Order: sequence, then C-alpha cells, then structure tokens
Amino acid sequence: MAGLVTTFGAGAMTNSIQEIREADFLFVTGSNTTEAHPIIAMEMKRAVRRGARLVVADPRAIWLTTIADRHLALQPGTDVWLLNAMAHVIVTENLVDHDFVANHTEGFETVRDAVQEYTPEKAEAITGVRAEDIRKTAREYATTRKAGIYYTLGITEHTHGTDNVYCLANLVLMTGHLGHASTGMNPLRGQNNVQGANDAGATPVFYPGYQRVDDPEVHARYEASWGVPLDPKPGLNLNQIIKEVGKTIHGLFVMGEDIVISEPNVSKLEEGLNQIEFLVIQEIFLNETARFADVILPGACFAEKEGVFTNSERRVQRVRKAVDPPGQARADWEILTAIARAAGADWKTSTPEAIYDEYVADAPKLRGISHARIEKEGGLQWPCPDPGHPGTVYLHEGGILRGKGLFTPVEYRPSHESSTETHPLVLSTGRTLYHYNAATQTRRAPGPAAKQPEAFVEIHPADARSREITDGDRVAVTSKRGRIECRAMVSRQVRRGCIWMPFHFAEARANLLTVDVGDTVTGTAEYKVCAAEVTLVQALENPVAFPGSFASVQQDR
Ligand SMILES: Nc1nc2c(c(=O)[nH]1)N[C@H]1C(S)=C(S)[C@@H](COP(=O)(O)OP(=O)(O)OC[C@H]3O[C@@H](n4cnc5c(=O)[nH]c(N)nc54)[C@H](O)[C@@H]3O)O[C@H]1N2
Ligand SMILES: Nc1nc2c(c(=O)[nH]1)N[C@H]1C(S)=C(S)[C@@H](COP(=O)(O)OP(=O)(O)OC[C@H]3O[C@@H](n4cnc5c(=O)[nH]c(N)nc54)[C@H](O)[C@@H]3O)O[C@H]1N2
Ligand SMILES: [Mo]
Repeated sequence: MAGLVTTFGAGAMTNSIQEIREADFLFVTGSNTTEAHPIIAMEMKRAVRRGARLVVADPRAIWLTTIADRHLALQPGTDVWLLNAMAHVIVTENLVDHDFVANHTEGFETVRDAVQEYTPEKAEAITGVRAEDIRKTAREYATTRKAGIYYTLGITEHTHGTDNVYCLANLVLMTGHLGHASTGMNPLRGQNNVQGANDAGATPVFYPGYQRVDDPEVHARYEASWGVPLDPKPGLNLNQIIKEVGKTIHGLFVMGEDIVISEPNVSKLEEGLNQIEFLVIQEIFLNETARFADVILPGACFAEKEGVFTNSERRVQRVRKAVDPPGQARADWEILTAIARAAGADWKTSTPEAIYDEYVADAPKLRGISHARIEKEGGLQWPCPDPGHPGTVYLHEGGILRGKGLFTPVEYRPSHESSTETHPLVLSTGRTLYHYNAATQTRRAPGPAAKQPEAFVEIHPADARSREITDGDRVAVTSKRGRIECRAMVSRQVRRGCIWMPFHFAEARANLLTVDVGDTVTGTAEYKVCAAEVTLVQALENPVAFPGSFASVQQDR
C-alpha cells in the first residue's frame, strides 16, 4: 500500500538497514518504528547510543520520542508545511549542496521558488511545531553528512501522501544526502514481502522490476516474451477496485487480504460485497472476509512452502519449507497454476525456482539473482543486473540511477475531512506491537492475544475530562460513516484534539469510521485523518483490573 514511486524510481529504501547504526542524524517521520519495525528500530537505538541525533516528526509521542533529541509533534496532515518550511530554511540560509544540485538534479529553481512562502513562523501556526525547532532541524539535517530520512504510513496514508513524499525527496536532493552510506530516503516497507510483491509487478502500473506498462518498448517486449496480448494501459488501483465492488465489478478474487478489516469506510464495501456475484478468497485462515465468500481456497503459510521473500532493503532471501501444509492446503502458486490450467491456459507444472527465473528474466534490475546464487552467497540486494554482479547496498552511488533527480514543487492541500461541531476530534489509526494488521494470525496466538486482548482508543486527558471519560471506560467512537465501541485509554501520547486507535480488532473495526478517499496518485486511503467524536457508554466498574493500560504496554518496547 505504501508502494509509492518516488522521484528516484522504485518505492524502496535507497540505503540499507545496517547503515543506520553509522548515521549521525536520523529524521524519522510517520513511523512508529519500535512497534512496527522493531529490528530497524534496534539499529536506530544503536545509532543514538553512539551519539547520533534523532528527530522524530509525529503527532503522537511514540517510544522513539523518549530517546529523541527533538519531537516535532505536528498536527496530523500538515507535513507539507513542516517539510516545505525545512526546505525554506535550507534555501534561505544557503545550506544547499550546490554541486550535487548542479550535477545530479533538475528543477531546483521550481522548489526554491515554491518554498519562499513557507516560512517557519507560518508553519508554526499551522503545524503547531515551534519555528525555532523547524530551523534547528533543517540546519542539522542539511549540515550533517550522514543524515538519513526514514518514513512510513504517517507520510503516505493521506490524500496528499505523494506530496509528502515529494517534499521529503526535495530535502534529500537539495542537501545531496543520496548515493553514500547512512543517508537517503528510506520508506520502511510494511507487510512481509510487500517489497517482493511490488518488485514482481503486483501493481497496476508496472511489469516486474518497475517497468511501466504504458511504455511502448516495455509493452512490446512483454507481449513477445509472454506470448499473449497485453493491455497497454495501467489497470485500476486497489482503492478504485474496492469502490467498484458491486457496481461495475461483479466478481472478486482476494488472495491474502482481509478486506472487511483493512479497507477504509468498510460498511460501503460490505454493501458491495452483498451485491457481488462471485467472491473467491485464497487464505490460510477463515478470516472475517470469509463470511462473504462463495469459494475458499486453502493456502499454505510461509513455513509450509519454498520461495523467496524480499525485505525493505531490497534483499531477496530464500524461504524454506519447514512443515507440510495441513489438510488440502497448497502453496499459493500451486493453486493459481491449477486454476489457470482448469481455465484452459497451458501453464506447465513448475517449481518456485522456475517461476522466479521466469519473473526476473525480462527485468534488468533483478535478473542477476537466482535461487541457486542465494543458496551459495546468501541474500542479495537488487539492482543486480547479471549473475556476476554483487548486488547493491545503497542506490545512486556516483549519481542518480535514471538520469537526474527531479525536484517537485508542492503546495499544501488540507486533509479531506476537517473537524466539525458533531465530530470535533481528529481520528488517526495504525498498529501496535502485539498485533499484525487484520490480526487473523496474532489473535490466534495466545501470547500476543493476552498482551493486547481488546480494542482501545487513545484520548488526551483534557478531551477525556470534558467528556467525563476516565481510563478504561467503555466508549463509543463515531464518524459520519459509522460507530464502534471500545475502551478509552486516557493518555498524553496523543495531542489534545486528536484520538488514535489500532485497526486490528474485528469487533471494533476502525475502518467503519475511516474515509475512503485516496491519494491522487497512488490511491492509498487517508487512514490517518478523519473527523470523529468519543462519548461515554459505560464507566469502568473496577479500574484496577483494566489490563490494556498504556503503561504496561510501554514498558515492553
Ligand atoms: N507489530 C506490527 N508491526 C507491523 C504491522 C503490524 O500490524 N503490527 N504492520 C506492518 C505494515 S503492513 C506496515 S505498512 C508497517 C507500518 O508501520 P508504521 O507506519 O510505523 O505504523 P502506523 O501505526 O500506521 O503508524 C505510523 C506513525 O505515523 C504517525 N502519524 C499519523 N498521522 C501522521 C501525520 O499526519 N504525519 C506524520 N508525520 N505522522 C503521522 C502515527 O502517530 C504513527 O506513529 O508496519 C508493519 N509492521
Ligand atoms: N484504519 C487503517 N486501516 C489500514 C491501515 C491503517 O494504518 N489504518 N493500514 C493498511 C495497510 S498498510 C495494510 S498493509 C493493510 C493490511 O491489511 P490485510 O492485508 O488485510 O492484513 P493482513 O493481516 O496482513 O492479512 C492478510 C491476510 O492474508 C492471510 N495470509 C497470510 N499469509 C498468507 C499466505 O501465505 N497465503 C495466503 N493466501 N494468505 C495468507 C492472512 O490470514 C490474512 O487474512 O491494512 C491497511 N488498512
Ligand atoms: Mo502495510
């Protein structure tokens, strides 16, 4: 979902995980790294222990803010203001890397002019971050050679997510923080192997290895190589598909997504699913979406099959089968191959290795990697154009991969929804350490389920008090689209006027509340901002017994 195409090409970390420990300045924004990427967070902690400066830009106080030099607690959805103001400081104080800009980029003037208006003082009024803190952060970032940017969904899950990413890219380009170790532009990828899925072309715009489907040369090459006519236009993105369910889309094949938990404004989707003629799900569990399915195809899980996974740093690694799949479950590729054959396509019996070879054959960035090489040499990082190539630790060494890095001027656009009289609070959603996305897996495991047994909403003490809510009370959270009930977690982690809840819980689905408006380029939904209200349903009878309290969760990280 966070599969954004940045100015530099593919949506992937430009640099590698191990380099983080050597960084001297870390700008972490919209990433709750200790909970969502604990291994990467360990590298960040290591860097900080070594003396690196850490600045966290996030509306919430997350664990990383406890070790940060500075926490920029911005109003949700105002990142363009914050980042443009940082660019403004870098330009006006002449901290630009002019050599890098001249030799490796295009369009600097457009951004230089666009950020003129974005003074730190004006930014303070909109973001809530002190002008002086914006100045200091901009100076430190620009003047530290090993300075890296790390970001995730707090940046991308907005109607202006692509704008946010462009603003980050502009900062990287104007400071020349690219093409050497411990720097760069690093989106920490989400689901296991989401990087691999994107690399393989599981997106409407790319063939394998980020080759655009609407590039005539690429299109001709793939038609010849696959021997079938191919559509020369990009297909629908996820957001567009989901909105057409029950309208122009009458059949749906869902493989490994629990859409009624994870898609936004989900009651609208459920109406569509009730209209639809045929729904197949290919799953390792009877998830919530299974209630709507006509056919359920049992898949094997990661430990029950062979193959490769690609991690955030573009490293392709082997996964080996440890146990047999239960019952009739089969590897996803076996199921797909069987369906293709039943439908009359002449797909040969294959192996994960043969499928991998076929997929990388026409993809220049990937074709030097094979199962056999990984077996011998260990995981390899793309770009890796031929079998003799050692792989790539960080991108753009000695220049930008595809010609010149393009500056993109961005003007601020507010989030789709702003607070109203009936829904005065800003709701943001995300994940916690103990559960994984739709929680089909983690709620079946006794450990995580015990650690975090139930849904909650974080609310600032002042907002709780004015609503006569105390910690642990049962509350209703409402938006224009729906209503759910869960526990109140009264906490200074959130800003006043903001509330936050995880989307893991089927009995209190955050996505009954969220807006389904997507980013103008990628379609990624605005999960991070909608207007909401919280009301008391029932006061907690025995406050001591409330197990979900933030204090206990906090200690574990
Ligand atoms: N334990 C665990 N780990 C996971 C997952 C899981 O479910 N559980 N899911 C995986 C997946 S699929 C993904 S994509 C990643 C996601 O990893 P993250 O993106 O780190 O996870 P989120 O909880 O969505 O939160 C992002 C952060 O963005 C902040 N934020 C919200 N709004 C804004 C804003 O307007 N601006 C800025 N700058 N920040 C904002 C939030 O306060 C939060 O700290 O995690 C992966 N790892
Ligand atoms: N409100 C809100 N909603 C969000 C987000 C948010 O921050 N806020 N984040 C969004 C993001 S970034 C993401 S990635 C999505 C995640 O949302 P989902 O993709 O719906 O969540 P997952 O739990 O990752 O589940 C995937 C499904 O795959 C199944 N599965 C696991 N392994 C296999 C396998 O090997 N084969 C098959 N066939 N199935 C398998 C699991 O049982 C599960 O049902 O949620 C999105 N929704
Ligand atoms: Mo994700």
